[in-house]
Amino acid sequence: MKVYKTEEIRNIALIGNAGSGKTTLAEAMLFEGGVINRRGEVTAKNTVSDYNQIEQDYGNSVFSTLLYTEYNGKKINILDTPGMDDLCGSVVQALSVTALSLITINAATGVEAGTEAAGRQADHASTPLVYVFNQLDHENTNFDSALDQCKKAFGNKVTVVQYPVDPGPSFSSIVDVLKMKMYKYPANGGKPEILDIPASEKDKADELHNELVEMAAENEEALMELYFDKGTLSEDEMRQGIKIGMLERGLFPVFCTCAKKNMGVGRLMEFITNISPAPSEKKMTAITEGKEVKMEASDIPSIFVFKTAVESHVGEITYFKVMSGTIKEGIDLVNSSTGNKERFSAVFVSAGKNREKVDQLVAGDLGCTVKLKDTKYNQTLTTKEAGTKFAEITFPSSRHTVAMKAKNDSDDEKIGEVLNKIKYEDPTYIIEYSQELKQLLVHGQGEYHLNILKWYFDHIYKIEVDYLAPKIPYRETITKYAQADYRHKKQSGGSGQFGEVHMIIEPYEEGSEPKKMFKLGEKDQKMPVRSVEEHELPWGGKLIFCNCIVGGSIDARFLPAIMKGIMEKMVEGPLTGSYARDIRVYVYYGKMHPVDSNEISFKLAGRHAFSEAFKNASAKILEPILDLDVWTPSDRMGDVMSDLQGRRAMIMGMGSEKGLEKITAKVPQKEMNKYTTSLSSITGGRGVFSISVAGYEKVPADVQDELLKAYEAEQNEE
Ligand SMILES: Nc1nc2c(ncn2[C@@H]2O[C@H](COP(=O)(O)OP(=O)(O)OP(=O)(O)O)[C@@H](O)[C@H]2O)c(=O)[nH]1
Ligand SMILES: [Mg+2]
Repeated sequence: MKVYKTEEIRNIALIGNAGSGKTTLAEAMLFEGGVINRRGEVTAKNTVSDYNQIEQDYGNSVFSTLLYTEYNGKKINILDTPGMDDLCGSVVQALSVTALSLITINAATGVEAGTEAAGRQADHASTPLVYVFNQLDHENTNFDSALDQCKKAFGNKVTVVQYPVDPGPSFSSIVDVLKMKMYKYPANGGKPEILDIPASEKDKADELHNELVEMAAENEEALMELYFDKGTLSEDEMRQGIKIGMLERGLFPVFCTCAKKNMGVGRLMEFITNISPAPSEKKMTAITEGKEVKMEASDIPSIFVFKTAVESHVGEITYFKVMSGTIKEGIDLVNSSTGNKERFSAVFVSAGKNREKVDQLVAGDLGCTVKLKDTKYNQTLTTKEAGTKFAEITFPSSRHTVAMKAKNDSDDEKIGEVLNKIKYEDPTYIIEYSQELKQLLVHGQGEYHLNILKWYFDHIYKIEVDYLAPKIPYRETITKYAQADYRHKKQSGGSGQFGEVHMIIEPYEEGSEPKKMFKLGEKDQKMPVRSVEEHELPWGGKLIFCNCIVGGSIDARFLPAIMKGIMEKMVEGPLTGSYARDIRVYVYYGKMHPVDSNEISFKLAGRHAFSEAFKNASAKILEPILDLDVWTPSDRMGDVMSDLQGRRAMIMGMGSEKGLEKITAKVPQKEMNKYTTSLSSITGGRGVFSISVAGYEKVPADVQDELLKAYEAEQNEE
């Protein structure tokens, strides 16, 4: 293969709703570029892009697949992404290394939830966009309505470059108002005839041409002046204006295709090679450490790994973007994160599972290699001296959690190994073993995402696993003060044990000061606080230990033992065995025995006294609360709100953002199980949400009763 220079490379991402035709379009692009000589079909499970077994089983893309094609002396690298919202991590990955996104829209269904999501992701990544109206051969195709929806959703920057003359089953012709030509395709697609625009389309084409000229002129002053002088722009001037407009995200061109029959695809590729930015025209990814580099073939070599995959027979495949310099077979680079040396035994361009060895790849190009020792996604390889590190891709945080368990206990260890592999292929799986809950938690994007994981266990690794609801990490605390004392005394044969501790415990609130006095019955009990220890608890919250011993009733050397005893009880609250938090303890009196007192005695006395006091201090269960942001189309607002009320949510605020209604709320974690699925069904997939941990709050009385009963039943079972 020819060595493509940086300016001859175009990196694009195909994004958009599931089923809109990204994979089919990619297939047609590869065919047009002569990379394949027969077009496969998604339904026939023989496309270049959807080559993984799971993609063929599911009938849709699951990973973003790197492909390349060649056109007009340029190389187009394509990342074909999955449209399912749960797989949005792959889209983030693709957007991080490309300079243009094509959002495919199924012209028969118009703007869908996934189209909006793709638009938001492209916005977030600030990537130039082309809207590709596909499936124009569908019976139900309504281009005008789909275009209207697109303008409504994405604004009037959406500008027609092409429109279909005869959308529907007999679709064959596209008017291009940049070229001012009509492309007429044979019934089964292929090479078009390029014709003058027929009289019947002239007025419409002229009007749209003028709109395009205006939009093209708008983005640069010099062009604007030319336009005012001449009243129009030449094709080249328009191209220049469109390019600037696209780069500044002031213009989103509309193109037309029937990917399945390969109509409109060649012309789209021509546009991409002419107008889409070269890799060096995109703002360089931020460098967080080490030497600055330039996206030039002559600079020192550096690559950014955006994806790692594992394939049977091949092993680990490392997908990268050449950020600077030239990467050749045999080159040695150093992983800037680990300091380890890596040798490139080969350099490949990738078209799905077909990899072709090449001599070299220059700055801006995308490719892959195999057999690296331990380099993972988000890492940079460069020279030791440069030590450059590129900013990592920030993957979406998880929205759905399950607990995973092997059907056979003997498989537990294997599960860990498999998960470790899979999380490198899909960074949006977060694996965590919770010591507290004694559960292996898998966090992902939604039920669909976790079903994919299960598919791997079933089909590839042949390990039977179950998903269980994750347990909720409850906490316990107290709501009023209580006193208790305990004498530990043991006389057995030789040396005995003796320790007596008196304490008061009270609820602790952040920033509050220790009290000086408590009422115990009729009596005022003074608290001469001599020292205060503040313990940040590993499970959140605090334990405050106040030493109020006067007159040496307990030796200072026994206080740490008392504290230890208390801590043993904090680990296992008396109500449900959950961790306790936010308690202040005053140890104010006790007794010692000149011979029998020792640390063990005081530890036990401290523990029992604390346990006793806890029981009398109106203990309450606390539950984790999440901060929730939900964005919903306004017509579903009522349903989303009433669903939230059913989840004991506290609504904190409402507003509008990006054409959606935003609700901010606090919701108990317990009630958020499978929220992805519910929100999606309420909003037809258009709702979006994010969650983060807010803190802990007391559960309502009925929930506390329920939990106590459940705990009791669990104890009886054991
Ligand atoms: N009639 C018609 N069908 C099409 C066209 N493009 C794609 N399809 C069909 O639409 C279905 C979905 O196409 P894909 O290419 O898999 O869509 P995708 O966008 O890659 O979908 P995901 O991978 O799930 O995101 C397949 O059955 C295609 O054959 C088209 O232009 N016309
Ligand atoms: Mg696909």
